[in-house]
Amino acid sequence: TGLMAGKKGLILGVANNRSIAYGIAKAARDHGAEIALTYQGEAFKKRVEPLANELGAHLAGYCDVTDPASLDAVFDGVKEKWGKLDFLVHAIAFSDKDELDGRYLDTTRDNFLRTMDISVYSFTTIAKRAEPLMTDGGSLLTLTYYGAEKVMPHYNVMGVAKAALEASVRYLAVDLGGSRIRVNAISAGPIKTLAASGIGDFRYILKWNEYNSPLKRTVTPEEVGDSALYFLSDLSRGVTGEVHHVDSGYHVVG
Ligand code: 0WD
Repeated sequence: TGLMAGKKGLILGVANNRSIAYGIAKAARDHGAEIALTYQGEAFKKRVEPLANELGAHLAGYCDVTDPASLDAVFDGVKEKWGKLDFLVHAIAFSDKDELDGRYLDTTRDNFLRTMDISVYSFTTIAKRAEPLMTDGGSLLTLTYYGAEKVMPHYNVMGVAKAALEASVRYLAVDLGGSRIRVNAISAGPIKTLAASGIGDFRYILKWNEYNSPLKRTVTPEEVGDSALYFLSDLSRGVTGEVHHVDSGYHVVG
């Protein structure tokens, strides 16, 4: 029993136990969902496998969003195991660390395309693969950041990618609404994770949020997980195309 009882979900983007995706996986599991996790490569497998065991989650295999064959295998595996899917979490982003510093103006074409491919296009291709499995309707959730709306120091090309990701949420919401699939995003406040460690001066950004947000603190992956429950469960059955801030309220002052 529980809010997520009977729901089956695939969660992409657990790198370690500090990942936002891990906070979401834990919240979904604690409320009764059955979940599956993927890992980006062998190095990640060592860290994700024990987390999957701890959560009682299925290991849905290797998944690098730049390798379409790996996506085919993951979705084939889910189809075989469950025959359907109720929710999917996309918590994946990448950009060359050297360009998350200095000027946006200096972004290279190669890194621009790679950042958009991994951080934006991946959500669209995953949505397309999830659609046929979401036979009872479903919920797709991605993670974004305030740098999509306002210029944040060092966020650079990733801010441009998140703006495109948020626009994708709206277009996908329209495309998938007829299939009763909802598409939403959580705009999380800064959290110290592996991905965040690539952003220049991240400690300063954390402190800035702590001093200036209405709640006077940063948020945790667990808090993002609890908010995600609303989107992944039927509580939000009337909500799609939304970008919801879980950021201690920073966006009302920043
Ligand atoms: O402050 C933060 N940490 C915020 C993160 C604030 C607001 C939003 N976000 C977003 C991120 O942009 C991302 O979309 O949340 C999402 C999850 O990020 P995270 O939890 O902060 O970071 P992390 O634990 O590192 O997980 C992201 C993972 C990767 O880890 P690394 O460390 O390698 O970047 O995304 C995965 C990978 O596991 N990933 C990929 N997965 C499949 N294929 C790929 C890929 N090509 N590239 C990265």
